[in-house]
Amino acid sequence: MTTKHIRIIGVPIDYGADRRGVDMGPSAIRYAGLHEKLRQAGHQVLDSGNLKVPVPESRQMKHPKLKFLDEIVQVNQVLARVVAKSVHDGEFPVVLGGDHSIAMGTIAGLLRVRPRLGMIWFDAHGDFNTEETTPSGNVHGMPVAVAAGLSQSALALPFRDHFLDPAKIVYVGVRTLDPDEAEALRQSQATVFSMHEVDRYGMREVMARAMDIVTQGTDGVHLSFDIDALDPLFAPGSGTPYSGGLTDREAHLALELLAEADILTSMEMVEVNPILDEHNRTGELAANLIASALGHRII
Ligand code: 6HN
Ligand code: MN
Ligand code: MN
Ligand code: MN
Repeated sequence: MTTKHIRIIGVPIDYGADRRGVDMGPSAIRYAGLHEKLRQAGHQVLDSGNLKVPVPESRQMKHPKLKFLDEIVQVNQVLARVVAKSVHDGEFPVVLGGDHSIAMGTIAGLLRVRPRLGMIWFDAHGDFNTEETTPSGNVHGMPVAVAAGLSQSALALPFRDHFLDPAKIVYVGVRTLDPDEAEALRQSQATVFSMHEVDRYGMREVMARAMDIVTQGTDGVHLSFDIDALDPLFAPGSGTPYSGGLTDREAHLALELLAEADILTSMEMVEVNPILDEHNRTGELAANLIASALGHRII
């Protein structure tokens, strides 16, 4: 793989999720030796540290259908600027969450430099709710819908200039959707490789099809990886576990295939929850998965 100038950006935010603890994700992933692994893979690594995020105890939740809307928009607007600058400077941003609401800022920033972005989204969930369809009011269930232009709320603020074309979005590992969310996804042009397709065709075939879609007419490929795409057996440190997920080997294979094709231009790793983890097992897995996506090999 080509040598990359990797820019690590931590976003210790958990406003988008009900269960506290994902704000510690960036520390857990760094502690697991992320920098060393990426340097071993031959890359230059710079770390911007963490974005400033106010603690929830100092805030009041105002909008029940868009919990912590103002705080989330504020952090994502800063994140969008930081990501856009990084890409503009020729770097490869690796964003560490935090909950999945940060994908809104990451994608908004990427789209400013790569308006025809393609995206692969690993997740047990669709994250395709809007303020109308959400059962929980948790914004981490909404970032793809917002990026694709489906939200009418202030959440869409960082996306005034560019939306992500749903036809350039591919999901892998999905196994639970809310009813209205599923309907919205069916109406969209996004491609969903659920666990059914992973079982049926195998990860190698699923990734070949996914890579085909996200490289057609695009000017970059973003990987958004929610650690709950893996089965809770392998990733216990997740606030929204759902059984029947990817094995660690399937996940590594998927990311190694991406590395081999060398098509990624940015990535994010989200929803690692150290409070629920066992001795940082999930943090280590997350660091190893990032290394796999960036070309780390045993030999
Ligand atoms: N995640 N669909 C559920 C909701 O509350 O909207 C779960 C979302 C989970 C989001 O894991 O990033
Ligand atoms: Mn998820
Ligand atoms: Mn545009
Ligand atoms: Mn998610």
